[in-house]
Amino acid sequence: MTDRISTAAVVGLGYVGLPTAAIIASSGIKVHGVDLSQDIVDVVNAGDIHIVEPDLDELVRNVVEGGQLVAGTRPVPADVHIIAVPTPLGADKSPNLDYVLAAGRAVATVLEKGNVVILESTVPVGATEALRDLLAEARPDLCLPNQDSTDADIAVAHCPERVLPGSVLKELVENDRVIGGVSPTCAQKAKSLYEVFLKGECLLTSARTAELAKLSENAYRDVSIAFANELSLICDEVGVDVRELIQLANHHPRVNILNPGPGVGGHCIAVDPWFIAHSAPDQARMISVARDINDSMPAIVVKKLENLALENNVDTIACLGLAYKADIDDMRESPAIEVIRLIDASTNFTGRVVVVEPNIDELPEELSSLTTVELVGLDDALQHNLICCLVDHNEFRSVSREKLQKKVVLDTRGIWQ
Ligand code: SAJ
Repeated sequence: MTDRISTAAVVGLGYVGLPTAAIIASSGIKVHGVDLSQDIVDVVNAGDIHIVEPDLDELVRNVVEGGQLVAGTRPVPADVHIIAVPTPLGADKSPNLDYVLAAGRAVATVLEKGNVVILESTVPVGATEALRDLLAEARPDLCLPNQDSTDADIAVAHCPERVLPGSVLKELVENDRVIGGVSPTCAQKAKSLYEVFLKGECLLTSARTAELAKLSENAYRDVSIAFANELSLICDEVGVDVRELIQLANHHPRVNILNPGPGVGGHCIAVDPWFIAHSAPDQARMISVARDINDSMPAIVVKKLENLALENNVDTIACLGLAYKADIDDMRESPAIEVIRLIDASTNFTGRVVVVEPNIDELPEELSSLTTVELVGLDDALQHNLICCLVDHNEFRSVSREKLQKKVVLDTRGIWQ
């Protein structure tokens, strides 16, 4: 097998795949980015980007102009194939591996002896072995690895992405990587890619352990946020300011409570814990309760807004923010969107909702058909009397306090205290 990597293909040019492709390309490896969307392929080939991520535009422009990154809709032969496609939740909260398996089938058509296949998508335990099985079935001419293999034709590994949206380029290079091989040899082969650009450590393990490690990281954060959200509900009940409470408790040297908010969004933390619960439903009790607490938060925000609207005789609610967190454009699983949806469906508030989201030009599909909801600019929104902050975007942090002085404000992120 080749340890020297000169070409890589990245399947999926989304929030993780595109930055990954660009970083690898900038380290001297020729990268072919693959995406089913012709629009995304065209944008990337023009040296542009289709997502909001600091500094990514410049990096992509440089590697495309330098001929190091080219995009297309079909996989091509390469030394290393990285799969970075979504793993959505099914309606019954079970993991949907359709995109991963479709990507695997596409990669199988171009696999050559000596290639390394790395699954970076977050997946339930056992998915990397399922990918290996799929490749073995599609390519009976190649020897795929089992857990003891030292001389298989193809190496298969799981190296979960762990980057934080908003700091992706920094974290891609600096974070340690867990690399789980179907066999120890596979992990070693996959390591040769990450060594090229990583400043962090490569931590080698089995594919199954790497899968659960990634899920555990996100479930840990989900449980921690659920604790903060539960505290906020307790504080509402007993008349204590939760932000002051947390700030005081965090002075203890071994306490670090996170921030309560309107719920947990994004495609990772709001999703991954269910992958654990699906694999071990009887054991994953705290993980499931934490999910329920975080999922219940948008409805609690809406209840508060209904009461404030009624008490203050208000017919318009101004909601600031739609993204799932600050300073990004990603709206997947966003609690802010759920809040707007629930206000629209409310029978206790029948007025209008004006929404500000600085990172978009039109309302997302889920909201575009709602006749009571309108996307407006920040200044317009601040003319209204009931203002709800749903996302701690920098633009909202810097709103002058005078503009808010005579308003009724529900600040779910605690940015205007
Ligand atoms: N949130 C709170 N309170 C907090 C922190 C976050 O309500 O104190 C909310 C955010 O507003 C957001 C959600 O939680 O709605 C998730 O945001 P996040 O910043 O905690 O995490 P993500 O989803 O953007 O990225 C996570 C990261 N995982 C961990 O920090 C353990 C990242 O490292 C992963 O790579 C990413 O998931 C992923 O792709 O899995």
